[in-house]
Amino acid sequence: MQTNISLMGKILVIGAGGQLGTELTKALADKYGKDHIIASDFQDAVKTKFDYCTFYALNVMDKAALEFIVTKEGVTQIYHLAAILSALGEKNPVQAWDLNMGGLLNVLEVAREHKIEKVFWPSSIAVFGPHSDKDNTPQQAFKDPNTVYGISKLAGEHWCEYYFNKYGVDVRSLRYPGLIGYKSLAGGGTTDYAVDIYHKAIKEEKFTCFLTAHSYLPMMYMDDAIHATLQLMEAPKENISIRTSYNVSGMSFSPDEIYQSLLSYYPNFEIEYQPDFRQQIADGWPRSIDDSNAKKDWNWQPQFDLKAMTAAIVDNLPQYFNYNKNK
Ligand code: AKB
Repeated sequence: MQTNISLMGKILVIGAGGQLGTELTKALADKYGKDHIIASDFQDAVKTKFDYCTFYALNVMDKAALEFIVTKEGVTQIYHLAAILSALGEKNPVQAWDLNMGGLLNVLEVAREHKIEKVFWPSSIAVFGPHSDKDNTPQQAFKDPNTVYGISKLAGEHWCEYYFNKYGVDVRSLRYPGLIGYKSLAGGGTTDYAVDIYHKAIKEEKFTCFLTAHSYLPMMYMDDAIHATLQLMEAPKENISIRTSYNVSGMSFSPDEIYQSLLSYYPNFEIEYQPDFRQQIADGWPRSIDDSNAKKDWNWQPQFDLKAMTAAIVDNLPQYFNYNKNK
């Protein structure tokens, strides 16, 4: 349903071609009208995904290019999604830090200078680390991130809070768990196995998992992630009590549990476990998340558990990717 956007201007999505951006940009266009949405990504090739709205090739490290789009298009909200995720970040730590921090600071500065009404920036469960509480991890739990991605997200959360307190920039954020959807592949994360496993099961190929069978992690179905993001951004300003980033929870499961959920659809599906460097990252993260602040402040309530998510993905993915389910 299209609602009346509360602004006369436009929403710029940075990193629109990624796993989250692909679906969030479409959801924003459906909600606010495609003429209000501008998609951007550093990869010009992804523009084919955005035939329904304006698209710019944009490297967020180029502040002048960002300002050009903001001024030319009359942008009043920015969703800044571009980042290097946990696993890829460990292969290129300095590059990950430069992009994750430099990109955010460019967005926050442009938001301050151009009086952008609202900014969305994703944080992650990666802000927690080996000495954080593992179960029902509280909003304010001790944090000792041990990946460059997690360090950049924790620093970024404090930059967001700083820009709100010091300059009044209305920047809002969620600590996403692993996001799982069927409309695009994940890339560079530690939770990506939970996307890849569906493709293998549906193609009836054996899956090699890079985590151990019982590595329990917080996850969220993409529909819930989109819903949480829109709800947070629509919430009245006075309800937002957390200006670093909100814990949000969907479900938690292990590789063995998602495998079992797929066996009822694909009884011959096989899995083997070959843990690699990503196991250590997963071991440092929470098993489950306490999101009571999000529930209290803006009525957050997830809709999908593992069973419902598997049913939705098995139903939609084969057609979406043109796989033949009964080959
Ligand atoms: C990753 O695995 O790096 C991301 C995340 C949890 O932020 N999916």
